[in-house]
Amino acid sequence: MRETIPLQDNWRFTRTDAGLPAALPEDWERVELPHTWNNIDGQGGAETYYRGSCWYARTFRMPRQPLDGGRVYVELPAAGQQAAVYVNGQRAATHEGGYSAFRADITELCAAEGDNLLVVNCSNAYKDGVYPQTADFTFYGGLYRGVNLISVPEAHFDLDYYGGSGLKVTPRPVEGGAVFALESFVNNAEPDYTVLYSVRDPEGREAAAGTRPADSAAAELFVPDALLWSPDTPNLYTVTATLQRRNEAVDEVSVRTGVRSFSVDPGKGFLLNGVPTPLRGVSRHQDRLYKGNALTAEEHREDAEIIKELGANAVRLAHYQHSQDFYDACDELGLVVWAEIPFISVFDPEPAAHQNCLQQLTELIVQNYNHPSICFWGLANEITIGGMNDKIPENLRALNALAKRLDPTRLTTLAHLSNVPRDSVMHAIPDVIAYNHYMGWYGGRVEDNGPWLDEFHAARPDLCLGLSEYGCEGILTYHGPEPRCKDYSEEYQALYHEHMAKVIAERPWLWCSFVWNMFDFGAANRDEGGVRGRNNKGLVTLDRRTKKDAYYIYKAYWNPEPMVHICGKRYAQRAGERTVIKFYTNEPEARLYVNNDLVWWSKAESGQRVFEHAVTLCPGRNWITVRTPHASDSTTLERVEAEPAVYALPDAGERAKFTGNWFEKLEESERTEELTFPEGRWSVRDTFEALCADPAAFAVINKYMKLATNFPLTPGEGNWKQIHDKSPEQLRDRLPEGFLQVVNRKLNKIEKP
Ligand code: GCB
Repeated sequence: MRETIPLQDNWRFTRTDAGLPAALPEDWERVELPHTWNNIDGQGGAETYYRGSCWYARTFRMPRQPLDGGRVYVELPAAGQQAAVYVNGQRAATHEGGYSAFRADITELCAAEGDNLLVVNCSNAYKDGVYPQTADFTFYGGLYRGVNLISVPEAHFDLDYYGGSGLKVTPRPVEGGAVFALESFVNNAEPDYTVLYSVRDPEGREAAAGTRPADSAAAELFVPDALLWSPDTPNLYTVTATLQRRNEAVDEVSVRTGVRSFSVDPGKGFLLNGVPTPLRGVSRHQDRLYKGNALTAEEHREDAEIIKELGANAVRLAHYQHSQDFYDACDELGLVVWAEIPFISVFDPEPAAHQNCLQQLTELIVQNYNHPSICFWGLANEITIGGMNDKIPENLRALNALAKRLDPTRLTTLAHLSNVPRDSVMHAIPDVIAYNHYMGWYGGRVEDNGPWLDEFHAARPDLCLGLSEYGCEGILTYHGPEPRCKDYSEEYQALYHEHMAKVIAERPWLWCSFVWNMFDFGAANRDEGGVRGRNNKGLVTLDRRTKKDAYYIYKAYWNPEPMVHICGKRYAQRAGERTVIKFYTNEPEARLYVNNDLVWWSKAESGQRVFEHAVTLCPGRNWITVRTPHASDSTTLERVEAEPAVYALPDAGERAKFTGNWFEKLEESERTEELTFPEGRWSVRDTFEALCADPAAFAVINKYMKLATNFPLTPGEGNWKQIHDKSPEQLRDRLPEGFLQVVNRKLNKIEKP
């Protein structure tokens, strides 16, 4: 039978490009897997984060099968971002793409007796053609999902096809039960081998079983009265395929699956098992504070539980393939998944880049085919950020066709940049579409979201529309009575989400909505709100310790358990006699007390979740309590002369001027001012290449490109190939109004060297 041996401990590691060692390098650092070398510097703990080549080594004894010796595989569930695997000095495998599993048959490279040397060279250096190329998250390097040895007999379920399990299960509900279509792939079987399939129900009882010859192992089993899978009833069936010969079980694989049907309708939204079930959820990145992406199975599970506790029924696993532990947790807890590949932000027209996308999509689908939680394959995210061209739809069509060929049972989708037009040719490619919108943060007002969605829906009633991302930053230090866009306060984030939660609740035809993001995450290139290296749009902090106020608004909407949450507990010192108490509840009525005196009794209007009431504070400490029929919450606020200075982001005013809709705030004359091109001075007519070569001009263009596009200019990386020989003026269509005028004025002041 097969044996899987985790190789977790006794690794040696060097954060240098040391080269292939001939023997175990005793002087390298000792590490355990999962491991990343960017756990600190990838989250703002250092000026820059290390992106380069590193080496891991350890020894192992060759596992043997009792009779024939069998085959030995090494399995890497992920290696960030490019990897080469060596056994006893010989190359066994290479892999490009940091999020999917791969394996290599190393039988012939192993010595039967004594120690074997396993070496992995991992690199997270930028590489042309390997996705992601540029994106708003840290590209952690390392063996962050462990390494396994798998020992199998000569005849075994396949391990060579894109990291898959060798067993494909496709259940479909039918009258009286469900049909399980089963396919397994067996290598090296003799004619007298058979495959026995067994289906066990959620209680572990065998519900159906049947046998097929190993060389044509496709089968169908009928399971009477099968229980359906849904977020409320995540019933899982376990399917085991056993390779048998005479009275022996030679090899065995087990997977879990669920019976459900689903569809999306432009007017009705998402339907699960025939019931309209709007997907309301969050996005998730796979990292934690100072652990980077090297998470344990328990940490993945805990993340899924926090999402479930919120009351979400869906999760977008952005922007790449996540750990099997996480998909397993979604199967078990009942979270519908949008799974995707890191075809993001930068479109690279080179054939090699397209091949890399095809490979990553194949791996995503083959490795995750059996998870009932997954209903959608995401083909790309904001892929038109660098501008639209004919190649983009062509590549997306090929990806869509591949997804359909590998898995006709699921739907394909795309996450669009806000400015993708209603009549874009891209809308005809995937089954359903969705937009990332940041009105109320990067640009526009939060009130613009509802009308935008309604107008799109009215203009394109043929399209299934979803909201693939929306969100804004919230940092626990910042507070104030008048929250506004770009102040990074916990209060503005809550206000923004109050509005969005309502907009979404009122539009059940939106097939999906995903908050960006469930958790703060590492984004090494960022410097936002006084926090370097992070994206702070999480409803929960990167250390998973604190739920921001915005978390509770969704809990009030989505989790039916009675709750009440008083906001502003960190906004604990308040100036002035009067202050507004805000609380969220899903209960029909609430009583507000100040220092144990009832000051307000509110009854909810239908659908109301947000309540506000101004109260008078006594000098010093005040107990604020809210009681609802089944819940209560309480906090203490101090009335002070002046609110602490740390409540305000030092340069909030400056930021508000330049970010979000900063260009809208420019005077009309500033926006339309004629561009000038004085001799010997820089202007927006110079190429990015030339501007970036002069430190003074670079400082200007980099600052404003970052403000406008959210990405710094990184010569040589990302979309550099596409823009280096162009001028800002040539990219006019992709830049906000007023950008050229502001930047040109600054550049004109700098003399060319
Ligand atoms: C987006 C991207 C996501 C970013 C997010 C943001 O549209 O898809 O990767 O992290 O915006 O926070 O700016």
